[in-house]
Amino acid sequence: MPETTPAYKEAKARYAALGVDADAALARLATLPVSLQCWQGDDVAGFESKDSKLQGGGLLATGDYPGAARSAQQLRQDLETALSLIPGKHRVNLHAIYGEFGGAVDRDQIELKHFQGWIDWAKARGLGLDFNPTYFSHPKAASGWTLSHADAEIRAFWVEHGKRCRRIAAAMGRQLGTPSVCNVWIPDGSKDQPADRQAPRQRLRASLDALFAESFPRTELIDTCEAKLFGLGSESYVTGSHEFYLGYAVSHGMSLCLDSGHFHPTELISDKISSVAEFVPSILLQVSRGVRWDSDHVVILDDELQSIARELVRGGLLDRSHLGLDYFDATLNRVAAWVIGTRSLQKALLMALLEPSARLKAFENAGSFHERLGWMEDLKALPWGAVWEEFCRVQGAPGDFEWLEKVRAYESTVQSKRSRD
Ligand code: RNT
Repeated sequence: MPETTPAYKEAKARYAALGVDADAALARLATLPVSLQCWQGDDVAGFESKDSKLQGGGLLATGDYPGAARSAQQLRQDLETALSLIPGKHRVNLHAIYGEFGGAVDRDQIELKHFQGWIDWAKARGLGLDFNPTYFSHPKAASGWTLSHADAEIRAFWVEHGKRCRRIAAAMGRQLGTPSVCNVWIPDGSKDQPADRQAPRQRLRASLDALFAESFPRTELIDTCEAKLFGLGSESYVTGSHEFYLGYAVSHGMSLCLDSGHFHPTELISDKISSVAEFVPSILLQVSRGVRWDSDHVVILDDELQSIARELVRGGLLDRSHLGLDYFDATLNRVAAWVIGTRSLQKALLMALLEPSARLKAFENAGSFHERLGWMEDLKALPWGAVWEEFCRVQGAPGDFEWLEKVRAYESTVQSKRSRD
């Protein structure tokens, strides 16, 4: 490994002058895994059947860039490539439609054996796995209703799916020695004004009670649920709203998922973190980027990403947070999409870890708001980029720009050779 660069030495001295230990920030960043959403690799298609296409659920991966993974083997190869271009140790987040089924297996029939290949793969590479029941792309979800469906049989089908997913996730956690975060998101909602907003929520509550009845140690499984304000086809009403799941999580001592694309565009999850953290054991951050709506664009180092990271660091919440990504863009190289989003999140975390937050809070407590604001502005020009390059170097990952060359090579030798169907 080459020697520490003069740029890092200089940056370290600049931070030290402000009372910030850059080496400590790097060491902390190395302990923060990000869960890469497997569904970015194949446009949320999954492996249930050869022609499985996204149907309903309000999820839409737009674009037709060549090279999407079309098998578990290809998806794993793509993930391995992405992970080799991202500094640090990470996790992979699977949906239930990504099992290796070897034939038609309905959602209420899935078992651990369908995911053992993923677990063995993760174990060999020291990765953690997270999991999600899949409540979309299925005939029994085509109406747009699942756990809150008016038909008890359909609800029972989806409850069974959720129960099986929790068992599979707990086994993943047990086998890998790191708890699996199992996140429940359902698309249920109504395009137009409902006549009854209450009954679906009462049904959802009962379904969740049944789904979560079996208990597992938190060392194996961490349950979360994810709210949404609206979706395609559920513009007027979503059963699982923020208030609903916040209430459910708080009353059950459960963890909560906050997706940065799931609120009104002017409503930011960075302002919700410190509130919900008072009442739930941990928070799953599904970091996404909505553009005008919940469009699931690739995460970039924008203001909100930096605010989210700062909230976690300033609030001492990193140990109670699960960092994950959620986007799916089919207009660009899908390996690059993972790399861009993960590295951006890591950069945001690094910037937050390099912040002299005690100093800022002291200005605030002393009522010296011009100093608080002045420092916040001046901090923006500090050489955090040199610290980031040091992180990549120490972790044996390519630096900025360099990783793109590796994506280009992988695309020409592997992805471009794949058939498009
Ligand atoms: C949808 C939710 C959900 C999905 C994934 C595929 O709005 O964000 O988490 O994106 O489960």
